[in-house]
Order: sequence, then structure tokens, then C-alpha cells
Amino acid sequence: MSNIVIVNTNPYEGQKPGTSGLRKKVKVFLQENYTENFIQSILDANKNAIVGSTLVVGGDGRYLVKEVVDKIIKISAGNGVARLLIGQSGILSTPAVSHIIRKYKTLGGIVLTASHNPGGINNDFGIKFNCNNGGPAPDGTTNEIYKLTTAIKQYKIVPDIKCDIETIGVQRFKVADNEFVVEIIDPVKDYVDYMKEIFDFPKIKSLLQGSEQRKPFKILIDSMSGVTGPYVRRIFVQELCAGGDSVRRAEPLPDFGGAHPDPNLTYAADLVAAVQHGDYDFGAAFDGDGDRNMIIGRGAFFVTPSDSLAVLGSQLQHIPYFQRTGVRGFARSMPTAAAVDRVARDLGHEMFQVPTGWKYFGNLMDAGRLSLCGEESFGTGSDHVREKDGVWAALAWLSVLAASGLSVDQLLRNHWQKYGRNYFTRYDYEECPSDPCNEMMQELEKKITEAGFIGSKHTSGDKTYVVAEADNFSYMDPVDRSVAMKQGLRIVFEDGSRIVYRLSGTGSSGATVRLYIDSYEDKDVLGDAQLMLRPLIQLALELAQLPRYTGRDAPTVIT
Ligand code: VG1
Ligand code: CO
Repeated sequence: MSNIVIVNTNPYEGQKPGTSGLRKKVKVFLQENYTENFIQSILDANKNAIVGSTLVVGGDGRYLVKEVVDKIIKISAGNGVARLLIGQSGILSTPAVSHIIRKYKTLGGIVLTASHNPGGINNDFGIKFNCNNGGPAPDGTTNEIYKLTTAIKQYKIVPDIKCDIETIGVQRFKVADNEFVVEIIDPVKDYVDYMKEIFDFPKIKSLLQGSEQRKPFKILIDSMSGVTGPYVRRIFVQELCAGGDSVRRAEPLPDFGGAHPDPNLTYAADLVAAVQHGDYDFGAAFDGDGDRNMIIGRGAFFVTPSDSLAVLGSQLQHIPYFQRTGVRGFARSMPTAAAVDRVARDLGHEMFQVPTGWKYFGNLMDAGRLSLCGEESFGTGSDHVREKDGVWAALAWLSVLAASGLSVDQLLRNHWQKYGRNYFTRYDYEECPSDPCNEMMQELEKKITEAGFIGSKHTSGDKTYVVAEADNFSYMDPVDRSVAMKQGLRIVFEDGSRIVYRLSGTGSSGATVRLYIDSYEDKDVLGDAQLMLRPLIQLALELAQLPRYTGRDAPTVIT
């Protein structure tokens, strides 16, 4: 029998979860009791429900995941949790955690990831709590966790539990007089079974294999050394028989091979080059924890996440899951371009615009009002789980491609022909000094909310824009009526084009400024986004005096 030990501790400042959990440098988490404090606070936020509960635990394979899994086991045991479901070796993708919470009806789960941020001893780690709907904890819960971290005095731990997380199976421990069970599970199986229910695997397989009339459809899937490697191998290689050379970087590495596991044109440039110069019809990349996706077509034709959402929205009838459930509303985060809004209008679905962060979609899904949603930051997903889901998005695209018989770029061109095109770009200025960036946002907010700004005219290049609306975006959840304030500065012009400024809530040091630009064209749909948007970009930089405040004359990443 093992005993519970109560350890005295002191609060740490700054354990406030951001857009998606608590993200800090590994070395911050390594401070004495830092991680223990946060875990204890997560458990305490669940109050009495924690006693006798089941929790899911897993992470993206980055540096420190296994050590923190061990701490979670011991602290859970100390707090009366009855059972943990843990991915073998501590591996579970974020969407897989969401699915497992829902499938086994657990109280929630703890996800160990800093998502698309780099890993390794000198980089980032993260801890996130998901609730019993499988989704990231809403603001109310994360605020409660934060409050608890500011006052914590003790945590409860069972130090002498020795648990082998490398071997699948059930391990039973006696803690005080109760049984504590740890079940090490296959990280991939439940998720793959679910994907086979959602999609028509034989149909995707025959697309990939080709037929007498049609060449095989060649794909290249890049896991970026993140958590999706084992999922991708099982699904694309074993189930869909795509061939071993159709996956790359499919081994999860603690430091992601030194790369930035963020599927965009900058950090997944390798994949883009491979598809551009190789004989591939389709490429996809996923981030560290497997919730983001980037989709490209033959010749590395890039599909913006905003367009990806709109195209999928118009084609859901090809996916068996939606044939069964029907299609309810659509949603996007505020900075995401409004391409999907046009599809929703056309098909008669409800359309929602929420703040940045997947946690805002959960209530709408739980209320049965939302089927498909996405963010411009390479997040796409549906109500099959309560997280965005990279592998799901790739399978959704392959389903649509199989049904239509078209190429990725033909599909996009047809879509633009029908609905017009929302040109979109995002500029990221990563790890800038914080103070000037905060000041920039304050000054800009003042400027755009001053009397006279609405209606003002701004000339850039050969275009003149008239401001129709300007605010700091706020959102009231239509289900529980909770309000999220200050979610990004928006300037909307009379012609519908738009500039959005936000500070990132996922960075671990300094400030990351995000600038989002979009405009709509109904005829001129085949242009180059950077050229089409140039006058607006210029205007956006000037209005905020962004180069002056950030000290940068170019962004770190352009999407
Ligand atoms: C970013 C994205 C946001 C996304 C969040 C989590 O947040 O902009 O759309 O939901 O990351 O994604 P921010 O606050 O840095 O802009 V992930 O893949 O970290 O779970
Ligand atoms: Co992620």
C-alpha cells in the first residue's frame, strides 16, 4: 500500500492559461513544484468531482512529456482520482484525447503540449485541461485554475507509485485504502476506429490506388516529427495502403528534429518543395500535437485554411458521418476570412463568428448548432470531437477529392467561380519586445475607437478605403451568455475588406503580433494574394505604425 504525502508549496506568478493552456519554456516548468502546483490546481478546479473520477492523459511526445505524465499519475493518486487512461509512452494527439474523453465518458483529460511551438530542453512545454465534453476548458474554468495557482499552499502526491507507461495494459495500485488504476492504452486504436466510422476508407483507398481509367492519386503526408506519426502510419500506410514513402517525419521526436512543428508555408517549406518538385497530387502537414493541418495540391498549390473550411463546408455530403448526422451550423474564428459565411448562406446554415481559440466552439457543438468550424491558423474540425483535428481534415479533403474526381486546384477554382474569393494573408511578428507591442495595441485601440474614425478615408496605392466599423472584438456565447472581451482590433471597410490586429496568446516569451488582412473579390478570383492585398497591408502597417513599435521591417512568417 502507498501513502499520500502532503507537500508544502508556494504559488508561482504567471500560471495563467492562454489561448490554449499554460505554455512556458521547459526550464520554467522544471522549477521546483512549478508543474506540481499547476496539476494540483487543475484537479482542485474540479472540486469534489475529482474523487473517484477517470481522466485521460497524453501529450505530443515533446521533451518533458514522460516526466510530467509521471507527476500526474502520482498527484492524481494523491487526490483520489480512481483511474487514468494514458497513451503508451505518454503519446496522444490532441484530437485523440478529445475523442477518448468522449468515448469513455471521463471527467476530462490533461494534454501535455505546446502545440506548434518548438520542443527540447531550451524550448517550450505546455499543459492544458479538457473537460468532459472533450473540449479545451472554457474561460470560466481556466480562470478558476489560475486563481487556485495564485493561492496554492500544498499539493497531495503519492511518491512511491512506480508505473510503467511503456507497456499497454492495466496496473493497479493500493493508495490509502482505495484502488487506483492506471490503464496504458494504444494511443492510435480508438482514434483510427473512429476515423473509419466517419469516412469511407475503401473509397479513399481506391482513389489512392487508381484504376484502369485513372492514375493513382499520390499523396505526401508530413508529421513534422510530431505526435501524428503513428496515426499517419496506421491510417495512410496500413489502412489506406498509400505506401511507406507517402509519409515523412513520421517518428515523434522530443525536439521535433530541431524544427518548428508548425504546418505553414515557412516552417513546412520542405514539404512544399517536395510536392512542388515531385509527382504528388496532394500534400498535408500537421503540427506537434496533431490538431493543425496544411493542405496543398499538385505543384504545391496552397489552400488557405479559410478556403479549406469553405470548400469542405460546401462538400460535406460526401462524408458518411454527415450523411448520418445531417449538417447543422458553421463557425469560424473572427480573424478567419469569411469565405465559409457565403457557403453557409447559400446552404441555409446558421453561421457563427467566435474569438480565436477552439474553446469557443464547444458550447455551440454541445448545443447541436455547429457541425463544421475552423480558424485561419490551420485549424479545421467538426463536432466529431471538440478539438481541431489535422488528420481528420486531410481525410475530409481526400473524401471530397475522391467524390468529385477533381484536383485540389480545380476544386478551388470552381469554388471561387461560384462564390467569389476572399483573399487572405496573415503576417506574424514573433517574439518581439512586449512593452512596445502592448503600447502599440493600446494606441491603436484609442485611435480606431475615437470619434470620427468611422467614416474616415484612407488612401493606399491606387485605392481609397472608407472605415465602416472599428472595435475591439467581443463575443457573447449564444448558449451560456458568457462574454469574452478584447479579442482583437478590427477595422472593417465599406467594401467589406478588413484589417485585424491581435497579440498571440500561445507564445512563451515576448509578444507575437498577428496582422490579418482580407478582402473579397467576386470576379478577379485568380490573382496572387500578396499582390491583391498589397495596398491594405501597407495601410495596416501605417495605421498601427507596426515597424516602429515592433522594430521589425518584415514579419517572421507570412501566410
Ligand atoms: C494560435 C492561433 C489560434 C489557435 C491557437 C492554438 O493562438 O492563432 O487560432 O487556436 O494558436 O492552436 P494565438 O493566441 O497564438 O494567436 V494550437 O495548434 O496551439 O492548439
Ligand atoms: Co496544435
